[in-house]
Amino acid sequence: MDDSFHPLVSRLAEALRPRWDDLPERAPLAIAPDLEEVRGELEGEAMLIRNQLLCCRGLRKIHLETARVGRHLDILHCVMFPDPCFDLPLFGVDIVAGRGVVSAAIVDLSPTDGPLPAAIAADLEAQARFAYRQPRELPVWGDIFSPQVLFVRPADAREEDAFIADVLGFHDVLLRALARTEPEPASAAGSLRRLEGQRRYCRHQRSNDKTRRVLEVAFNPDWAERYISTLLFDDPAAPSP
Ligand code: BLA
Repeated sequence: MDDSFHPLVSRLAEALRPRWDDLPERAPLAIAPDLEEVRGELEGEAMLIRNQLLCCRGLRKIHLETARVGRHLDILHCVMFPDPCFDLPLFGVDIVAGRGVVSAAIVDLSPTDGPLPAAIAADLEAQARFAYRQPRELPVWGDIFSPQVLFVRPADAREEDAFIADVLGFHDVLLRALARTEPEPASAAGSLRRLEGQRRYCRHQRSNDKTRRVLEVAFNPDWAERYISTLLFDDPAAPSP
């Protein structure tokens, strides 16, 4: 197959990657060898999943997945999980494009301990945001997202461009916050609450039946369970003191 994804998926991946080049103490994170690149076939259609994992000072896991699974379903999935010692939200983005049409585009900075830190909420509010014509409703498990979550079905190429700009806006708010945040000890009450907040986030994300269903059909239920619970949304370990 040609390895190109829906242009929104490729363009966003290409816009995000260079922003991670200069992260402090940037390092690759180990990934199970059979999950770094996954190839398969479903009903004669080629499937491809590519995963990249990094970490840096203040972010315990940066995960970028670009994939074509099922019949022409192109996906970008990216989550930046903070080190719970840092008072930072989770950055998450998901794009789902079926047969060339983007059905879901979501981005958020999701709190891990009560409301978003005030400076981060203020920086987010100061970002210009496009007025999309087709906002979408969050599912029940989506109470992990912030009030500022952006969840839309982009209506045309202009809205797809706007979504990229808006995602980069959310992303850069996180990187600015990262640059000014000093860690608390692993045993501090805040660090423990943020660890619990990340575990809750992962639990809720694991309950997204739509993700699970696509992976079960493309692979099989055991594979889907392993992929979701060890790579996409594994429970974070407590940070070492
Ligand atoms: C929805 N996610 C979906 C859908 C599919 C996937 C097929 C339904 C599309 C639609 O409702 O139009 C599939 N997403 C995947 C797969 C992967 C993936 C297979 O990432 C990875 C292999 N999901 C996330 C993250 C967020 C997220 C990080 O992984 C948010 C930051 C959100 N996806 C999300 C939400 C929905 C969704 C809120 C809509 C769910 C619903 O309406 O029930």
